[in-house]
Amino acid sequence: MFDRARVMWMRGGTSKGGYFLADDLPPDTVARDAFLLRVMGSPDPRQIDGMGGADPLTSKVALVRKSQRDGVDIDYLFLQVFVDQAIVSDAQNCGNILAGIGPFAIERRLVSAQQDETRVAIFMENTGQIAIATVQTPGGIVRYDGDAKIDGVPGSAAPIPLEFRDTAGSSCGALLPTGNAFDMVEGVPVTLIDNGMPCVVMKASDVGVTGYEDRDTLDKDSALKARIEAIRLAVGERMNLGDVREKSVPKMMLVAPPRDGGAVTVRSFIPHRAHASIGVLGAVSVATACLIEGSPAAEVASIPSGNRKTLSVEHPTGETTCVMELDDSGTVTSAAMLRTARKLMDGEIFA
Ligand code: NQM
Repeated sequence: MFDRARVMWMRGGTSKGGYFLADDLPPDTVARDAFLLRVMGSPDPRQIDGMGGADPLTSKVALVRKSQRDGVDIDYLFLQVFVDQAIVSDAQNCGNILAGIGPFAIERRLVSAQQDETRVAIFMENTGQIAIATVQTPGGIVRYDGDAKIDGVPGSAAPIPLEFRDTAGSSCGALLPTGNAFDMVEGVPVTLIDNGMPCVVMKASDVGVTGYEDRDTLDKDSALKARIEAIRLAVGERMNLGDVREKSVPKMMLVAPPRDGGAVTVRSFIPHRAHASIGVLGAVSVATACLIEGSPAAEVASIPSGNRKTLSVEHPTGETTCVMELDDSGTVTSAAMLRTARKLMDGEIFA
């Protein structure tokens, strides 16, 4: 049995997980996934026998290798290790864990650090798109401390801006897989959208909540959860995701008017637990839904004018700012977001 591997544990954005060199894990995915379940302590709601934090946001894995693709430095595969089911899924990407990829790749010498900052081009294997991360590397060494603050993480750290291009239809084949600004599903108007993360966006008021509840309140609302899970299962095929019973996509996004001067307020389910804040590509996808005329999100959103829009997405622990570039037809051509990351430990993990 494969029983140990080198790993770096990192916080990436508002998530946390194990960062492995792909070559340090078994090539056989059955053996790899069995090892990762042991590492995290899954399946178990407390993950007491592993490193997972009893939360999908802290039960995440990155597999990293040097890329052979032109103009790309690193290939990154994200794996979600389910907390209470024996499932390891590559069916979604993760923009928060992505924030740690640049620093990790430099630390493992897959990328040479430049003098002040190092741009790392990362191919996101789950969805086939490229992200550019800029890492602070004064004197050729990754810097983690700094003044950048992101809501959902206490304190401050070095900024890691992330830029995304061509994320539309990352998993669903099209930005709007049904071609519609909204569809009626289980009696609720929803936008089925994928601008980097497959999401179902609906008004919180249409499913009987305000959209300003805290995470615990939403997590305890089993009637709400059952209602949105019925919607989720009904749209899997329409979003070209197939049977989504054992997948962590699509994410369920409940939107409401902004309360703190932002563009929109969101409560997201990922998909069975409420998110403590919001995912990176999840935020990009919701912000994009706000720009679609006739969508439920556009009804509640407050959108600034111009082709370069700074959209503050309010969430349970603050806000996440997305900077979106649009072309003259109103199509989003790129999105950027500020994240931070922290190296927590570097060592060997045992199955
Ligand atoms: O949407 C959680 C997270 C995420 C995903 C999830 C993410 C993204 O916050 O890009 O970052 O939606 O499962 O880490």
